[in-house]
Amino acid sequence: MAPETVKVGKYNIDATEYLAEGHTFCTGCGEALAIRLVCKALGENTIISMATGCDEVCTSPLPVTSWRLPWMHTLFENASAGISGMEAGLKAMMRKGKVPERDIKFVAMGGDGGTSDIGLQSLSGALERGHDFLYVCWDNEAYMNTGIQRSSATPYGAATTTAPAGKLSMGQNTQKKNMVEICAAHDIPYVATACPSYPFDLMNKIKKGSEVKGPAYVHVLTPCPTGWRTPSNFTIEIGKLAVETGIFPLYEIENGRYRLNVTPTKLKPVEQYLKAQGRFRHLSPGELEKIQKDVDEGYAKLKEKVACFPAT
Ligand SMILES: Cc1ncc(C[n+]2csc(CCOP(=O)(O)OP(=O)(O)O)c2C)c(N)n1
Ligand code: SF4
Ligand SMILES: [Mg+2]
Repeated sequence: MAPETVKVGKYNIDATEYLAEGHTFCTGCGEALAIRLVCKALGENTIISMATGCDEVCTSPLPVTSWRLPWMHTLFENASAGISGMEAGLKAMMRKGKVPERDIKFVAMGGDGGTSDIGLQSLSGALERGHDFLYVCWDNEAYMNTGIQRSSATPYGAATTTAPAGKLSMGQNTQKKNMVEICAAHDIPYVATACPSYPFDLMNKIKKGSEVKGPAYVHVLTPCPTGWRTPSNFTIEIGKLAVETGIFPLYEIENGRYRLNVTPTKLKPVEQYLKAQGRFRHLSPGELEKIQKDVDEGYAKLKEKVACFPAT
């Protein structure tokens, strides 16, 4: 039976809330919003393997759960290994006629720490083996549920509890790891960036990624009021600013071909994005200038890739 839908503009959205009320995400959490939207795009025939992170901690405190989809908590490091086993096992059982043939969406989810640090080897292995699954990374740019520690996805200049800003340090002094290009380098059919501030773009990408044959990866920027030190009613705005300043462009790579999905005629100064967040409040004019230069270079490089290898 087709799920009940609600019409929003020209879109028919699954009316079911797969993430039940009563979860413990902070007020205004971008990750909670993204999870709701992503699950609506995936629909009921979905199995999720999830690394430890805010996504898991806030949804499954024993003895209760907010999940209305089949869901398994793996370790911090092996969400992709977990989904690989489920995909291979269930497909083998279908081939043997032990369970009915059905189009199941196999999905692994993890935070930026669980993806770009500790889960990277298991993700790389699953992409390389070609499992038919979608990986979704919730990137709030630090280890948030354990107290805002830096990860390799924390951007240059951000203050965290393990890269604090003060007299001797300006916060994170390394560049954000580029997970999108790392996944694309595995030559998988679909890779994309997304943000819940652009809900239809996010849901379209999740649908695409879950429908391609083979591995897909969607990297979702999920604003975190607690760690970014932003007001809880500013989540949508700050996500938009990330895209409009070019610090987090929305793009997709289909079979190695690039497409920019949101193309502002003129990028806003990155300072507008940085100054709106407490974690960047300490940055000097020189540091702001350096970040602007890095963003300009990164964006120009991305546009060159779009020009050289355009998606049709
Ligand atoms: C092997 C191991 N080391 C450390 C931890 C503790 N731990 C659990 S979640 C987490 C941070 C998760 O960060 P991230 O993946 O970015 O998710 P977020 O909480 O930010 O959503 C840490 C350090 C653990 N569970 N297992
Ligand atoms: S710490 Fe951040 S990501 Fe985690 S629940 Fe709170 S707002 Fe969401
Ligand atoms: Mg995180």
